[in-house]
Amino acid sequence: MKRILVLGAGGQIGTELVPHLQNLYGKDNVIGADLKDALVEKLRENGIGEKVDATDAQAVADLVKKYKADAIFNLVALLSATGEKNPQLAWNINMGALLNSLNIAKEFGCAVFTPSSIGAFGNSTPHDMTPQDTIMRPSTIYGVCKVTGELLSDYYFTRFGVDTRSVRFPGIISNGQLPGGGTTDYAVEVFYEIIKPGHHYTCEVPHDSYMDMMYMPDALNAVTQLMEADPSRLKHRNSFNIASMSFTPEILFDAIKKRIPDATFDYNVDPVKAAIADSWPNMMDDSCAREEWDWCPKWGMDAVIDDMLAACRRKAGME
Ligand code: AKB
Repeated sequence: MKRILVLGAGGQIGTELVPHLQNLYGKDNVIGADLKDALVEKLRENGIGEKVDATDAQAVADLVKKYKADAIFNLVALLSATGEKNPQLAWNINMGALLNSLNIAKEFGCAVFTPSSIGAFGNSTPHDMTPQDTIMRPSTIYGVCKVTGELLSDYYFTRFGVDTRSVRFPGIISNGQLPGGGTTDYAVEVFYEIIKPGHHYTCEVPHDSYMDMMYMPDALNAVTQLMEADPSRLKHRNSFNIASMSFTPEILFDAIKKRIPDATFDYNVDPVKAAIADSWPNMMDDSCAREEWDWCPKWGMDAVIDDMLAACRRKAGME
C-alpha cells in the first residue's frame, strides 16, 4: 500500500485511522473522503480531504484516478441500531459503498479493507468463544450487510484477484469522534457523561449483556497490521475475528465507580438494542488472527477506563 483512499473518513474510526495512516505512509498518501462538508473541512485541516458520496461509483472512481490510490478503506456504514429504523437505506448505503469499492478496486488494481463486525453473528451462533468459522445468521439489516459484505469480498478475491481483507470489529471505544447509531455506543457515551456535574449515566443496554469491546489504538493497529500481512500466511481474508476484552455494562460501571465514587447509573433499556446485544457473541475466539498475522491487542478494560476518563476530562477542559 502506498496511497490510500479512506471512504467515510470523518466517522468514529476514520477520524483516528486517517492520522494513523498519515504517520505510517505520509500525509500526501492518505486521502480522507466523506459526504459531510463539516467533516471534509476537518480532514482538510490536517491533510487531504475530499467530499464524496461513496454510493456514487463514478465519483469514487474519479478520486482513485486523481490520486492514483492503490488501496481503498471503505468505512461507510449505517450502524446496527440506526439500520433497524430504515433497513432499505442501510442496505443501499452499506452495500452500495462496498460494491463500488470492490468494482473500482477490480478495475484499478487496488486492495480493499472493509470492516465487518460482531454484528455479522446472530442468535444461533455459539456465543462463548465464538469460532472464526461458524453459523452466521444475523437478525439485523446491519448484520445481513456485514455477512453479505464478507462473502462478496471473498468472492472478489477468489474470482477477480482483488486483495480484500477485513476484521470483525467489536464495539470500539474511542475519544476522537463519537460513534452514532450503534448498540455498543454506551461504552463510549458513558465516559463523556460520567465526568459531567451530577456524574450520572442512563444506559439503554441491559446490565448483563456481554459484548466484545476494543480500544481504538488496538483497532487501528489491527487494520494496518492485517493490510500489511504476508498474503501467503492468510488462510482467511473476510473476515477475521479480533478480540481484546468483553464486559457487561454492570462490570464497566462498577469499575468506573471505583474511580468516581459518586457516579450513579441506571437503565432505560431500548428493546431494539437489547435484542441486538443478546444476539451477538459474548466473546469471540480470535486465534486465527493471532496465528495468521500475529494479532496481539495491548489494551484491557482497566487501562482503557483510565485513559478514556483522562482524555474526556482533557476534552472538556477539566485538566
Ligand atoms: C454497532 O454497535 O452497531 C457497532 C458494531 C459492533 O459493529 N459498534
